[in-house]
Amino acid sequence: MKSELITEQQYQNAQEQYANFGVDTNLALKNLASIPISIHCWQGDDVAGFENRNDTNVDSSIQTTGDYPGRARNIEELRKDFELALKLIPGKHRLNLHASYLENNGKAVARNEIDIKHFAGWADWGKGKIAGIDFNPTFFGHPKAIDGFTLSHPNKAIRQFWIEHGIACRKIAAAFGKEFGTTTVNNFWVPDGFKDIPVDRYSPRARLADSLDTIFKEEYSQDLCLDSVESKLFGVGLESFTVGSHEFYMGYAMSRGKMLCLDSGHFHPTEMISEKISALMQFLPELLLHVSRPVRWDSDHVIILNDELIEIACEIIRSGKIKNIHIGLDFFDASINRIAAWVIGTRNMIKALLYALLEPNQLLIEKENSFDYTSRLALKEESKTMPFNVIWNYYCQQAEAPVGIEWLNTVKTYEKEILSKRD
Ligand code: RNT
Ligand code: ZN
Repeated sequence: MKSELITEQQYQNAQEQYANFGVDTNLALKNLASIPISIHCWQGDDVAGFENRNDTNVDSSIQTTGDYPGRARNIEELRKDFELALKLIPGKHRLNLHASYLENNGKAVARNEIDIKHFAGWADWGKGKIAGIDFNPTFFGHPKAIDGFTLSHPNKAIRQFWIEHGIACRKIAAAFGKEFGTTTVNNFWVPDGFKDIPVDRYSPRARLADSLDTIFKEEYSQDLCLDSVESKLFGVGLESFTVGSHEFYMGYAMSRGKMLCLDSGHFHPTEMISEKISALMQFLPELLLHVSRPVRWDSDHVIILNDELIEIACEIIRSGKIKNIHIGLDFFDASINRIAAWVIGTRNMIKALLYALLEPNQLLIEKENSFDYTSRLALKEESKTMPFNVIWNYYCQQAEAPVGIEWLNTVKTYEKEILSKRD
């Protein structure tokens, strides 16, 4: 499949059409290039990680579905796959790592004993390829999470184990921050909850707050490590009660000066995170987004360019606080080519941001403020059929990334030559 390159003339024609609506396309492209997306490592290997543990008695709070061939089986393969994805995505981006992606010459390390040295390989590999690394402690897929509780576990020793994991992860995050000269976002998500209706909701929440307070006791410079906390509505097998609910973490983040993480799959089906950004940014200095696509539940489908993705991007841009809103991706689909999943999802996130940057914002606000909702609707609809495709393709071309559908050829060749040979 081939896509045509954009000529300067085509770009200028499109530029004029946007200028008629008061939009400067050159400025939009310049701004777009400065927005890094935190691309999650876990799309490449179905959230398996490389801990080399052989215990089977683990919780299943994170689930991927699908059995598409070619999953990365080790760090080298994951890095190669990720490098290919990066080449097919315009702009400079970040890698989002989970603690379970450590490197220790094939030997298992207890999660409360992980150290900077287990991640030195990632830092070396990342130099020059990525803008920085973000991090996540891994509180799932482990025998000590089997009861459905980690940081809020009723047993003090188990809580302590996970507290030590959290502390170790902050140290690693800060080291990455130092290495790359950009803050590492360190995101805390715990699966903790009950399958059936509990009688004590208060104590687990008190224990979670207390454990987090212990983890966050040490101060790190915000230039090195920024901690965030991520809520959830429910998990499979933990349907009735989630300790770290939205209210819990909203209160926690605001009272402790932490960052809040909103995952698009972690709310009721009609509740949209795009709507929450402007409310939270009144009170929180920073926000982390996990952009994902829930289909009927928190299914983590690859993000498509749908209304909600565009609204999320528009709300980020309209807020004027892009520097304080960190955009992370959190989808994992094992039923399609995993590199293609990265490329489709990340390109869509960037496309949505471009769409937002090309929105005739000034004009729309004027109409809204003068109660001219007819013009607001007419203009919004008109902007949907502007020559967006020309600007997007031009951006890819300038960034030396494939234009249009060209990237798919590269992925298909790689699949044939490399992925299909993995068992
Ligand atoms: C789980 C959360 C969490 C994870 C990653 C792997 O529901 O969304 O962010 O997806 O940490
Ligand atoms: Zn998430």
